[in-house]
Amino acid sequence: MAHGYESGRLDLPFVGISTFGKRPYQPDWDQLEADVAIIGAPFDFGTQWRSGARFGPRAVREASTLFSFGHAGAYDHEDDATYLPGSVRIVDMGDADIVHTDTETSHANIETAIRAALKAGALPVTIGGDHSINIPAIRAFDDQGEFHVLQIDAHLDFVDERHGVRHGHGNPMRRAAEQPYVTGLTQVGIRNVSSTAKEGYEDARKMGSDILSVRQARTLGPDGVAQRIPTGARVYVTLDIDAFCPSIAPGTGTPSHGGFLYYEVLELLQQVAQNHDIIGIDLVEVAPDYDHSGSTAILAAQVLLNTLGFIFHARGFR
Ligand SMILES: [Mn+2]
Repeated sequence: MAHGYESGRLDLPFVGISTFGKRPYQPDWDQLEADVAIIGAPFDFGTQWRSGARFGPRAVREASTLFSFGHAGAYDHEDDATYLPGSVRIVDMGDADIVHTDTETSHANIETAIRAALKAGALPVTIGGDHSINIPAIRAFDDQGEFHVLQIDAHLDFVDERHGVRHGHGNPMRRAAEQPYVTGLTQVGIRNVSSTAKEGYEDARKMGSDILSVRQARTLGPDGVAQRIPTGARVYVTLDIDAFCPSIAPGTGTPSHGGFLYYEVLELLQQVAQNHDIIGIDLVEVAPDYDHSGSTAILAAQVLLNTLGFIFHARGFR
């Protein structure tokens, strides 16, 4: 007779269907029972240079299977903590439906998915897609009370309007700052020649933004950056994969050299998870076809799963 822990399926990471973390798939959004709801937003019509982020959700889901080992959570010896025990219910909602050429309908479908996650009491985690998917994500929070936005990104994304375009991937932080329930933004990793002109930076500061480059963030350290977020604020995190250095994250549409390394972002997110209630996350701009090593998608999956571990560890799931 096999011992109990040797019975049933082994289900190694490369076996089976690639839901996020190999967690259950729930296509019926009225039946969600979850602490975390994973939503794919495979939309990239907002890009101004290389497209391809529409394949981000699939790539990140497949990469995430690498971290699906075990049924008893992930033990971290440095923190002496077991993250994401089985009691944290992560459910994959699948993807919002996307209608080619139709930004508004596609964004509305993304908003619907995130509203369903919130209605179920789950933490919405949206995998893009280009950064414009943050616009419907923030809209979906219009009945959730006030919160602060932490953006980790190479670009300020604060363009108001250009040739009539207000909902592209250069606009989301401007659209977020306009919402009365967004109390301010911390924009970290901003560097190099950006899509946003000088006036955009001035507007952002006037509208409540604290803007830090990679070098400024490095001088402050992760704890120093985290301390600049207002005490007691609930925080929505939007993470653009191009915040990372292209040497570790080349799979994105607009790479910008001089970006963050893994622990710089991870330690910031760990600190924010300890200090604040994180109420929603999106991770955007993974365009896997520019990185045949798959490393960018693995980085995205690793950051997401670790951040979820920190959030629920802080919430008492041990
Ligand atoms: Mn961005």
